[in-house]
Amino acid sequence: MTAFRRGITCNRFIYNEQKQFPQASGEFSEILSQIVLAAKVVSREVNRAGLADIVGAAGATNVQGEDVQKLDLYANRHFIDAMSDNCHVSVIASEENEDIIRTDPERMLRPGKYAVAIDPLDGSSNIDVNVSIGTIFSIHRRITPGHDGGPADVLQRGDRQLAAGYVIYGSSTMLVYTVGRGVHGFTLDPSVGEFLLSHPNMQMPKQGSFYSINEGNFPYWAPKTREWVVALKGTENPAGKPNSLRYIGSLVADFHRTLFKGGIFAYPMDFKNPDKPRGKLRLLYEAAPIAMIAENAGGRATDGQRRILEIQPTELHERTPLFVGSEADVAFAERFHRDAG
Ligand code: AFP
Repeated sequence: MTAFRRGITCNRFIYNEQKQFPQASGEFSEILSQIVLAAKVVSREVNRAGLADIVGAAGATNVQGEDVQKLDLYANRHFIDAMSDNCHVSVIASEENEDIIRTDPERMLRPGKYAVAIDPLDGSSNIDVNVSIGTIFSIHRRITPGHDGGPADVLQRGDRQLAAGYVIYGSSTMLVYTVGRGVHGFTLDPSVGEFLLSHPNMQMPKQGSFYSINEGNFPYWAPKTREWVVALKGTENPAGKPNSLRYIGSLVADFHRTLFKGGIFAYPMDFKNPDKPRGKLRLLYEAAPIAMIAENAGGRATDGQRRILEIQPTELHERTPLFVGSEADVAFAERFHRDAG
């Protein structure tokens, strides 16, 4: 594995990685660099949110029927613009938009080779209370022929993602991403306006003693899920002791902690609507990118029965149950859910 010099900028890092592939055109690196730039701008706005009058519901609802807040709109517009300005992206799917966005093909000399899925501001219900929120992204190679792209370009299995990453707007802003060659973390130094390599080759502990779940949903879970959570609070579990509960309600923040400290984050299927049991998290914008990062850091991600990265999406806003984290803790969750149907 390459030795990485801490403190180099993210853009330099991306360029160095590109040089490992002499045939690379640099187009893919340009997309990553555009994401880095957009993340800096959104980070600035998140930090100013308490000052500027841009916090609060914008009055609209997104395609999931949730309140859209102003900062969501800002982040969505910014990431979409950043991707559209890049002539290598043909198709963008955003959690905030019902349909795919085709970047303007007229401006392109030739069809863009890539498709991007993005959750521009995840955990947005936490904005008002100054709790960490994040951006999640993934990049696919385009598979449709012709000049324009189509939904099929983003409706690809997670194991076909070329890159996945997130930005956490927390006590500091960090960008964590993988192109399948290790997971690397960069911390934004606001004084120079650059993401600097702070956490090369991140590895998730093989086993932890934290579980992260919205336990208020207990009455709506399947019996096997309840049994599993009860077991986590006992001694018959991988930690051999009651696990500690940590839950922020912002996937990026909950996953980020799990990546560092180990354990499991889960959003299982629930029966709030008994006729239509479902997971809450979105496969394309949340589960698949987070799963790619987890696996590349030595962790695992499953819907209880299937590896998240092997699920073929059929809809842009498809939801899935998600169990992600340390290998031993995800395997333990799977033991309860595998045969539950
Ligand atoms: P919001 O963006 O509406 O805050 O949803 C965040 C999220 O999609 C994900 O980031 C959290 O893990 C999960 O929902 C929290 O859901 P609950 O509020 O139901 O626990």
